[in-house]
Amino acid sequence: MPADFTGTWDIVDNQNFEGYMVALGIDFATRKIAGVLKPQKIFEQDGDSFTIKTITTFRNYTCSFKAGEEFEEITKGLDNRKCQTTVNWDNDKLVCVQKGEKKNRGWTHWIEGDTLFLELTCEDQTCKQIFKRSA
Ligand code: 1AG
Repeated sequence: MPADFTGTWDIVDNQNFEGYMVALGIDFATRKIAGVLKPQKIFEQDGDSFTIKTITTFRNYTCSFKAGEEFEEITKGLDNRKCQTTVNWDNDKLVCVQKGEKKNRGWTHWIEGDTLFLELTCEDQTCKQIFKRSA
């Protein structure tokens, strides 16, 4: 029985988002705007099928996938790249590999109680985000 991420999660901590955005090549002005956002994650999960919405006042990003199945991800409104993306379960963690132009790109999500963790990596930069369940 895999972990159930379903729900709404509000960010409470965001470490090295700046470094991660620099690694993705996000321009200065966009980084200044993005750096002060307080994103919310909305997870819809049906077994291995996911939709993850990242909601902010500036832009939203939606990603839908089935664990174990590679798909083409276009990071529209983020760095606007095309990746061959696969998300796999590693025990109760969701581990995403985003193959494409950027080396060592991906993310990991996991839950501990009412806390959702996200580590985003690109090249040599890792951003660590923490969310608390709000619904
Ligand atoms: C993600 O989460 C996307 C979450 O894959 C966003 C993370 C980084 C954003 C990357 C670059 C920033 C570029 C432009 C900023 C504009 C808007 C920002 C909107 C998002 C702010 C955090 C992993 C997973 C589901 O939860 O995709």
